[in-house]
Amino acid sequence: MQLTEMTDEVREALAAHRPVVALESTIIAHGLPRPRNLAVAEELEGLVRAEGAVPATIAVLDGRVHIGLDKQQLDRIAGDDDVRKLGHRDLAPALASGASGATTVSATAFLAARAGIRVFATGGLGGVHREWTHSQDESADLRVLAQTPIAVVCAGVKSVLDVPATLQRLETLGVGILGYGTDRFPGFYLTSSGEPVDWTVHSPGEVAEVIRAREALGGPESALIVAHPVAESDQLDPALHDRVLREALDECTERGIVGQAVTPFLLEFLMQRTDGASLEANIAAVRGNVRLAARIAAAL
Ligand code: PSU
Ligand code: MN
Repeated sequence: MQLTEMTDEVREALAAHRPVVALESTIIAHGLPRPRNLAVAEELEGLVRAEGAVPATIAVLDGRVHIGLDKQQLDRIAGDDDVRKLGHRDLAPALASGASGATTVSATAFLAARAGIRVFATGGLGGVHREWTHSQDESADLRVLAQTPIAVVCAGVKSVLDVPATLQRLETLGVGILGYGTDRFPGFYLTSSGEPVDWTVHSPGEVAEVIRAREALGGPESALIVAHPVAESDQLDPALHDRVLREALDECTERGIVGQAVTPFLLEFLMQRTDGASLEANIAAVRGNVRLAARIAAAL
């Protein structure tokens, strides 16, 4: 069964050991509003190319995994209503039934690592939700990152989560964390979550050294998070963030939203109630992450 299609551009770059950056598609299909999502998806691919690397946006279309999308395929991910949200565990039923879907961090990291891609960029990871003791909602991103050797450049984990609990889980799971230019774990929309990180690096070359050291140790089984904060000038106003987030969490509970719908609901609510300011901070974070990921891929 031939399940995966790779664009010639990505295949040739990987074969020639040229830099490739994996990009996820859930942020496009379910994280950003239309039609801005398509423009951002195209912009992100352009940012990777401008750094001399090849973008590999990953998604499932008509029951096949795609590593690298053409313009028309990107259009479908951004605009079609039947594009589902696919975590790692959803891949097999999606392939078997011929479904189409955008891949989350868990599904994208899994597919990218198996395709031989070493660097992946996104906005913010999933993690342990607040009220976890009641809902048991912990993103599958964490478990997959525990078992997938790939560097993930992100602005930390989404600030709608329980950040300290998520950091504890990442420690238990053996997922490495480097603060990029900071000793504080980023807060997604915010430059800092206030939580400390143990290791700080300052250049793509330093990240590449860490990746090489992990590989020299005998092949890491887990991911390395490169935690890259959004610039202070681009962050969401922290007071506004805290106020609107409280409202978002209350509304989510009140409406009984659970499971895969939680994260898209919270992101959308924040966007509406901040008049789009959270969206700009989200996009600024992703842009910075994608650029840095391309530089790290080049340094490797
Ligand atoms: N980063 C963003 N926006 C997003 C996501 C990441 O800036 O929408 C997506 C990722 O695909 C991540 C998912 O894996 O949100 C987490 O969803 P959940 O909490 O349901 O696992
Ligand atoms: Mn969840």
